[in-house]
Amino acid sequence: MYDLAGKKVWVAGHRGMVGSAVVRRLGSEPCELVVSDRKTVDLKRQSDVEAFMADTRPDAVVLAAAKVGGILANDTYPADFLYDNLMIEANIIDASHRVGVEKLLFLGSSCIYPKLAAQPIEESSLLTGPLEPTNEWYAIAKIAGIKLAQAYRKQYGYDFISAMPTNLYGPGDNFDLNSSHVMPALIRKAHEAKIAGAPSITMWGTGTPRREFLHCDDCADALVFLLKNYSGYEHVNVGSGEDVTILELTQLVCEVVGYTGEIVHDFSKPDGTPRKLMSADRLREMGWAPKIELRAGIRDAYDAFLTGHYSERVQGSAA
Ligand code: GFB
Repeated sequence: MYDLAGKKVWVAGHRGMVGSAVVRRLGSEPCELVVSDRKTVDLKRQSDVEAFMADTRPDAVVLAAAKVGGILANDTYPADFLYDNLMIEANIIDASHRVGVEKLLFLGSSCIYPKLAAQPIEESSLLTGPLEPTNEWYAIAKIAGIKLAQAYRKQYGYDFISAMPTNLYGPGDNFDLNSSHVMPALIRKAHEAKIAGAPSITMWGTGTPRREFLHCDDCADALVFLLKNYSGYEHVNVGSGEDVTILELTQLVCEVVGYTGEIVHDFSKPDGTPRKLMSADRLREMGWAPKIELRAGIRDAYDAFLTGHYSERVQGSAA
């Protein structure tokens, strides 16, 4: 429905895990890529974003820029997660309107859904119940982003759409143990314990929460698919359709890394939402399915960690 041939596409958040995966994926499309330099364009500053947009005038925008982090970072820095994300998305969506962007894809997160939503979570579950407290700030910002895209579509007729990725992982992830998500944290812990010959690694919480994981390259493929083939008011889930317990994930990571020590709990850390498996039906019915199986994906993420293809900062990439 949207032909990328000859189009100028701005990937906002191109240094982050998802944004860089989208840049890689768009490399095989006949479009022109544009990225902004964080030294001159602070996405939280409206004047910076407006000047960049007026200067570059992209035809399409992938809004993958966001302040992201794992459960502890979300819980510790609520003001940053709410303010930064509200500013980034408001500035980019409004500036897109001002320069007449033809197509915009906003990236949210599966944490937008109610903590106790019926599983697998349908897109229609949005705003049907209370949020998970550890990440309600990030979730509120992401819900506002979906609503902004819908509002500009409704008021001005723009083709602005939203995708809700599940928990993502892969090359370019953040491996800092205080701010990362669970996957990179476990890869790093298992690797360092293997090298040190340590008797155990520590897993946060009870290990019983279930999470759904998707490799960032699968996510990028789905996002480009949606950019080209979807035009609608409602957001679309982007997931693998399968979940595992955190204990199962820890065991799988240890197997891939080759660590055979014990797994011990740190019960002082939060579990977060008990389960957030999204329904993958909508995207599958449109004709898209993931290709990277979890074990192979973890292997790829581990290789990226070993070769230094990662960041230790909470940085610009949605999820
Ligand atoms: O990935 P994660 O930080 O975030 O944690 P959420 C997922 C689960 O893994 C939680 C457990 O139950 C954690 O307690 N876990 C076990 C660990 N060991 C570790 C560890 O070493 N590090 C981390 N980080 N977790 C985030 C939201 O929620 O998901 C964000 O806070 C966003 O807003 C993101 O939506 C996708 O899956 O709980």
